Amino acid sequence: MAKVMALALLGLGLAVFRDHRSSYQTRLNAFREVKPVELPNCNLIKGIETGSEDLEILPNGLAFISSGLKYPGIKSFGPDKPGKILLMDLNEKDPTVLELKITESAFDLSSFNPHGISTFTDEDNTVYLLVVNHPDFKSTVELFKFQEEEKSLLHLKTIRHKLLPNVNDIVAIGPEHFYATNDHYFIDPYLRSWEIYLGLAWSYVVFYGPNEVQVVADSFDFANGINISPDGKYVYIAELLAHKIHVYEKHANWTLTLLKTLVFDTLVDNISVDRATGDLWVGCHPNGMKIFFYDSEDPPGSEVLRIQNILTEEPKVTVVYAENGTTLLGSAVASVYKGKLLIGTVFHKALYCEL
Ligand SMILES: *[C@@H]1O[C@H](CO)[C@@H](O)[C@H](O)[C@H]1NC(C)=O
Ligand SMILES: *[C@@H]1O[C@H](CO)[C@@H](O)[C@H](O)[C@H]1NC(C)=O
Ligand SMILES: CC(=O)N[C@H]1CO[C@H](CO)[C@@H](O)[C@@H]1O
Repeated sequence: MAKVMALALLGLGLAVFRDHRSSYQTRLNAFREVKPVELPNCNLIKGIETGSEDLEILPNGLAFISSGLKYPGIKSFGPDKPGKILLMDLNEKDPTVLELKITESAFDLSSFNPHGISTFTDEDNTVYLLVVNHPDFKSTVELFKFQEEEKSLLHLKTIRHKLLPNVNDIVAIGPEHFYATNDHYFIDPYLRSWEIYLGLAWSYVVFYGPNEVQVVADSFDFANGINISPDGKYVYIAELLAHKIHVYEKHANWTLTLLKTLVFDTLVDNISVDRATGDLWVGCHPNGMKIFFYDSEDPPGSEVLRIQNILTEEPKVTVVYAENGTTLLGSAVASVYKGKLLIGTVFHKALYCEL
């Protein structure tokens, strides 16, 4: 309540004394044009038309893809269709997607609205898939067990918590332990829009465990993608509207300490980490205005960054792919497997390229 009051007063004050539009445009990188960077042999994946907004590739080449996100203010090409989780085997020459069946009669498929996903593999090689879900625009985290033979997901549990009101992405560090980004502080759509317009940076990151839930980092201008280094010692958080990726040291008690921050000229969305090299692959929105205010005549482009040696004094940042929206609208995530790059989008198709 105190924050609602503060917001009301601040909003009034700012509306009178300051024009927020220019800082808003800067935060959304509104004037950025895309200089194309091409890759050879790119193919759109058949069967993905309504988003591939998060994906994760297992070490054996199986990829999970969340599709069909409905998110306030963001375009959807399948507004009446529930979301789904797709599976792709990247070892195939011309991989196709298959929709994973969800088994558990009590799970409500009609309101399934998957967003960020993360996997956890235990000592017995059981693969758990954790999925951020927005049934009726609420936020839950769904825990599934992957059943490879049956090509299905067994729903085990729905996790809700008051510190998880607006979950965007998660990184699992156990079947029921994860870090999660909340991309907004407010749940109410009207307050959310003011929160973003004014750049209040009240978005935050939570550690969740069954016995302990705590805020571990805060004051983000839209906390978005989150991931962890292969050795489990560092956590990476993408701050979308500040164009930053923060590197945190993770402690045994789950708290995080900020080590360094990298700044970019693009809106950083999802981060995936190459388990072999430790490189970060980031799906980016070069121009945020075009992704938040979709116009088919002036579509959002796509951009993928690779960050090498992030922990050293001189990380190397490469634009691996960039395109103005002719082929792929609004890249959100990118990940590599055996010399190939799989690029997912917020609400459009998915592209598979040779590197
Ligand atoms: C967590 O661990 C870190 C590093 O050891 C320490 O600095 C911090 O005080 C601890 N925080 C809590 C709340 O115990
Ligand atoms: C987008 O890029 C394509 C290929 O580089 C080019 O043909 C097209 O004119 C560009 N469109 C805009 C609107 O810049
Ligand atoms: C895992 C993750 O960060 N998912 C994000 C991918 O991109 C969409 C588009 O902005 C975000 O909304 C997701 O949170």
